[in-house]
Formats: sequence, C-alpha cells, structure tokens
Amino acid sequence: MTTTAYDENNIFAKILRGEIPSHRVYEDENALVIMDAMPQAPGHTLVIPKAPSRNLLDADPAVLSKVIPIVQKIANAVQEAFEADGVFVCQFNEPAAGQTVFHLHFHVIPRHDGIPLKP
Ligand code: DGP
Repeated sequence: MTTTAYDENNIFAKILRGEIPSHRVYEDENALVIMDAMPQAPGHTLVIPKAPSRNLLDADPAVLSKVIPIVQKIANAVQEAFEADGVFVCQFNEPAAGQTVFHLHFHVIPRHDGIPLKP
C-alpha cells in the first residue's frame, strides 16, 4: 500500500503559488479552477482545493465540505457553457488508480450524447 507524503513541489502546488501559468476560470479562498492542459473533451476543467493534500485519501473532511459545493457550481457552469448533455466528475487516488499529479483535484468534463472521451 502506498503511503507517500505530500510533495509541495507537485505541479498543481506550483500553479496555486503562481509559479506556473494556467488558464484560470474561477478562484476563491478554498479552490482554484483551471482548464486541463490535456483535455479529454472540450471544456475539461480541474477543481483544485488550495489546502495541501495528496488526494482524497488524506484530505481534511472540513476542506471537502467547502470544495464539493465548488465542484457542483463548476459542473453546472460547464454544462451550461458547453451545452452538454451531462457532466462527468471524477478524481483518482494513487498511481494504481491513474493519479499522475499528487495534489487533490477533481476533473469536471462536459459530455455529449454519442461522443466518447479521448483515450
Ligand atoms: P490525474 O492526476 O490523473 O487526475 O490527472 C492530472 C490532470 O492534470 C491531467 O488531466 C492533465 C492535467 N495536467 C497535468 N499537468 C498540467 C499542467 O501543468 N497544467 C494544467 N492545466 N493541467 C495539467
């Protein structure tokens, strides 16, 4: 089982500190929302909590209670902006589950009937 500590030099920590540019679409005291650099569909957005945690497994429930409403707000905004039929919300925990950036984030991806995600 992986029990790796949070690395403050992960790419999303650098984006949160403004050390790396990103396409920012929303920000408040609890989260930054950016466009994904490798989108699986047009409008693929990432909700990144500002509090440091490696993923959902070590996240503070108090942080989650602040961030999930932001995920909901962004999901609704993305659905409207991209005239989507639905919205795919997901996140990955540890490499075995597909995580590649080790700062908690939520993928928000507009979906259209009959159009598959990019592989
Ligand atoms: P994952 O850790 O598997 O949930 O995926 C990380 C996502 O982050 C992936 O969809 C690509 C995206 N990503 C990686 N590096 C950058 C970056 O520097 N900027 C932005 N905007 N997105 C990134």
